[in-house]
Amino acid sequence: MTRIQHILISVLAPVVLLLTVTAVQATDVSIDVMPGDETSSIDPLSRGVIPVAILGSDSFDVEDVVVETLAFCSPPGTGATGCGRQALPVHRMGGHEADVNDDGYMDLLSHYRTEDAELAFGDTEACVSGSYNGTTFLACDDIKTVPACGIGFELAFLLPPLMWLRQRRRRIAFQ
Ligand SMILES: [Ca+2]
Ligand SMILES: [Ca+2]
Repeated sequence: MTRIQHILISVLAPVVLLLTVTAVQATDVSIDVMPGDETSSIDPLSRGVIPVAILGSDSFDVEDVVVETLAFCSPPGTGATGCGRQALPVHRMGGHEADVNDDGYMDLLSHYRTEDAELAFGDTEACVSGSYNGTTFLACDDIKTVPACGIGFELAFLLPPLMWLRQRRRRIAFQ
């Protein structure tokens, strides 16, 4: 090997390595929070579970995802690369494969407890973090937070007129 070849290899090897690593990390993982629900409306105080699909593609096989590493959260702060370990998949298996968007590629569907995710009112995104093939990923999708549509919310509006009517009836009865 000539000296020039030697220099070329020592210069190019790190570049090739860097490009390879970048290429691996560049695989964007896409998720769909509440697949099939256009608005993805979530009540952060709900006691329910939120379905999240990690979408497979021709360059991303969801079988490579290590389900034990999955977690769901509101977008982590700057510098954070993952969700922490608060909201883990509800099911012991971590999730199951299904083609939720009918594109011919298997997706990984998992469910997370809403209360564990610590979403806040006003959040516009929710994220999933995990790893596949030794690469960590953090992927987010648009959501909309909505107040509880239970009875508590409507009572705040209904109670004053109801009280007024009751007092009025009593007054009439006393006359
Ligand atoms: Ca969605
Ligand atoms: Ca799919």
